[in-house]
Amino acid sequence: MSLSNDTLDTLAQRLDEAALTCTDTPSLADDVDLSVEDAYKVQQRLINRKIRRGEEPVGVKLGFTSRAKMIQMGVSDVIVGRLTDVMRYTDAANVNLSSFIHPKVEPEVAFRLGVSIDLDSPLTCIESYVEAVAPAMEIIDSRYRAFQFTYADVVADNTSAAAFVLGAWKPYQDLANRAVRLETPRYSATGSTAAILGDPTRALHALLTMCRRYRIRLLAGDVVLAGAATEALPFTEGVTQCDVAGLGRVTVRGV
Ligand code: OOG
Repeated sequence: MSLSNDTLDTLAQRLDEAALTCTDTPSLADDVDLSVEDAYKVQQRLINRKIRRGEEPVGVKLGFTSRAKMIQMGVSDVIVGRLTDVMRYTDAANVNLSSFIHPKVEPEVAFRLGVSIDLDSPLTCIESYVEAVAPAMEIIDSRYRAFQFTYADVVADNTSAAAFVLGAWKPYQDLANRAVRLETPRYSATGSTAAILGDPTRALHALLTMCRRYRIRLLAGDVVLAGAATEALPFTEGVTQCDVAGLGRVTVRGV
């Protein structure tokens, strides 16, 4: 049975306030029996609160696209979260660490949709709707204590979305098997876009399935973050950079 509208609102408020006050919160699953369907309803309410504060939706992100992360979570489905303009940073931007609880950074690739997608159309080849690609980094910041959450928890928490940085856009191209390197002031990680469901194009297909299931709109100009290509590293003071072979570099400075 679905939770009541009041309970869904209360859960959204709890996650929203945790983010606004940079204070972590225990798993929602400690208090309620949260289904994935209800978790997406909480996420929608969380986004509605942001929109009421003046934030503008600018796209979507995928999570759990790497096999390692799926195995770690014991799940076989990706998760979808929403991006807003307040989360978006341009290449080489300063990002204030005090606005997060315990941020981590992930190397990613971004797609930009050239046209809006009719979720009820029989479209399968979503990649033909992508006009541009870019190297990107996502800063995730779970609102849950010590990043301890269930699958439904993380969906409700907008999939830990906190900030993202985009490099220069290039015309659409196949992104299979590109080497990826993430370097923070203290750590580095290397991987490949093959970690993203085998090929980031598959992430687009998975996105379409999830957006159809949970009625998440995909509009012209939307940014799509395809998911992490390596493990997440702590996001700390100083310059962090991500290189994607053939796409270039994107940097960000934690201050
Ligand atoms: C959930 C978000 C994971 C990814 O690319 O797998 C994610 C988390 O680990 O906090 O964005």
